[in-house]
Amino acid sequence: MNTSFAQDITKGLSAEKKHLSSKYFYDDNGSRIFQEIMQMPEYYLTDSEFEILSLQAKQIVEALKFDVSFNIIELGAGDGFKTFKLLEYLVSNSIAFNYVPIDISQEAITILSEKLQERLPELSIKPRVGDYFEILKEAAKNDVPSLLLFLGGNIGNYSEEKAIELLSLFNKNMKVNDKLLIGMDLKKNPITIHNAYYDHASITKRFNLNLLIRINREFDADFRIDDFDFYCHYDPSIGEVKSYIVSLKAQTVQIKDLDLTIKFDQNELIWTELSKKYSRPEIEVLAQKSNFTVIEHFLDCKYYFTDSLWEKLK
Ligand code: AVJ
Repeated sequence: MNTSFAQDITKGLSAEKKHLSSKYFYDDNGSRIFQEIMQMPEYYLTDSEFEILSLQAKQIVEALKFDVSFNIIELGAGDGFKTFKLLEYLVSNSIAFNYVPIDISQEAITILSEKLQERLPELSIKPRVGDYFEILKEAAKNDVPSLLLFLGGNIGNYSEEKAIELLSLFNKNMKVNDKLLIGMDLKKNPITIHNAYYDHASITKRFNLNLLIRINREFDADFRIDDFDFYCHYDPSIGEVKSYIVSLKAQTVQIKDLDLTIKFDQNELIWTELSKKYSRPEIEVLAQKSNFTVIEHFLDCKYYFTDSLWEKLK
């Protein structure tokens, strides 16, 4: 049994205000549903970041100012689709570097490595499966400069306080002059953001309810999926999308393997996800608070998303 997941379910569903973390969305099914989300027309984040890395790879690489061979360490590489454009630029310009994709999923890493070998045979790829920080710590020991990639807007799932904690941890495991390229979704017309999460085909709803299906399967629970719905809300005054599962009636759920009985009132919520949006000045404050300085923001043509290049300070 997956023990930290078990503990988080017990704690989250016993709380006064129920909550479950979006980090548990990504089982095999959830990862597949997320692929569908990335292909939805409303979900602009993926397209925006793909445009940035396709059209501005040269500018990004020039801004690194690395004059020797370096490592590109990607945290949560996943399918590596957007990173491909950056790698392709480097390889076709004969710039010396190693690509070190890190992911917790062995399957994702295997597929990514095979695909890259085939499409970029000259690429030096050193895939790693496991914990970000263990691998980062090792990489910091050698004196090759590193570019860390944390793409896709994943930092948006962390509260500002947690984000600073995580970024400071990255920082501690980097060398002075190492760089971080971080993907962040920007504040924009609230309707655009609303539509990216409240999609008409209800794929995002399926993404959330899959969490209950996962708990049913992994912990022998009896969530009746049809008796739950999805709600989300963007508050532009604080730049936060919050997503919820809604209990459509008063009901009781048994989670056998955890010896847990959970009571729901009608319309009671389970908070599942935070997707935080930033302005450029807010990103600069975040960088400062975690001991980085922003070298440059690389934006798409609609100014929807930024891949921001940060440098570790002394
Ligand atoms: C992968 C965390 C960037 O918050 O936008 C997509 C996940 N959730 N639709 C996001 C997600 C609902 C996504 N991130």
